[in-house]
Amino acid sequence: MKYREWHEMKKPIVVVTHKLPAVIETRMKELFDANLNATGMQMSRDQIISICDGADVLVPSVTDKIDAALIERFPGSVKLIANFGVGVNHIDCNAAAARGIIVTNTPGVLTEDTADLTIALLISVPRRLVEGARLARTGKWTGWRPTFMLGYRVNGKRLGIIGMGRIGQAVARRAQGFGIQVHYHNRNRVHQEIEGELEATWWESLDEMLEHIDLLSIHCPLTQETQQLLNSERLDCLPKHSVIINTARGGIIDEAALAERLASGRLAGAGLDVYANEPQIHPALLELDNVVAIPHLGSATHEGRIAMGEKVVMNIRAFADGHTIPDRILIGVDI
Ligand code: 8YV
Repeated sequence: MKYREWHEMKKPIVVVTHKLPAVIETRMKELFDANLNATGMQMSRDQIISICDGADVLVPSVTDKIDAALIERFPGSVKLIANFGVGVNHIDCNAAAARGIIVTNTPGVLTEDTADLTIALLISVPRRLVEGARLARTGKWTGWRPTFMLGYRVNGKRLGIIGMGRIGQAVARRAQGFGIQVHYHNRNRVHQEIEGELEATWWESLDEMLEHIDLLSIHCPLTQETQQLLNSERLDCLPKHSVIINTARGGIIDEAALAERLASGRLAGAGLDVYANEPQIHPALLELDNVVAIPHLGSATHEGRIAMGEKVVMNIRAFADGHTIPDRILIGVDI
């Protein structure tokens, strides 16, 4: 057999559920036997099973629910799920492991974009940016007045971060620049050097931290332990004037309880990028002026999405070449 034929045969068969940035799709076509999603339409579960037929690698994204029942139906050929994204809560990693399927993600490359967006929300809510922009466009603005549309200052306030991983730390770094004091709750205390650099205060008890902050930002993954972590009781630990930002996963907050508290004035505001049941947004949240709701834009930059695609490609290449896979999800290890 000629080298070229042999090399061609070794190309892994890669199936992708979503339309990816053009440069990534081009690269995938060069390197792999790639079956891409030309329409960009969300695939059904049956469609995912059907494209997996004979495939070595599946590339899903956050909107594809790769649960145990679906994994059970995968053909034996599928050996790698190379997720396009960091969070893998939509993939049953245990079920994959039980079938000998490796799961990878794309950490590190969307940290700064997600932190930027978090800060945008953190400023937008207390300073009423979206409400103001809406008013300006409707022509209802009657002019500057000393008491017109006052919001709240963020400088000097206390920010509580839940989950001090890459994104939590990037948010803390930015918050420092705004003169915001950083507090955090994380299963493990971060290294002293990082804590010192961020001038961050660690709280072993989440409930206690919640009582002492003005702003709250969520940056932990959605797992069995963090599902509805911010339930009614925890939301009631927060001071009345607090603002909650969520750019992690919607399922971490009890959305109905949050909406109730925002409507009654028990909480001051929320900036939300993620929702429990995307693309549906709890209707009560959308009725409130003190909610800034955006459609899962955390990593939505051209640069970020290309970098995520490059990570997917690298993971597939390492897998195909039999090398150590850089972003392999290890069960029970923090991502
Ligand atoms: C991605 C995200 O856009 O990476 C993540 O976990 O939440 C997003 O920012 C999405 O997951 C793509 O699959």
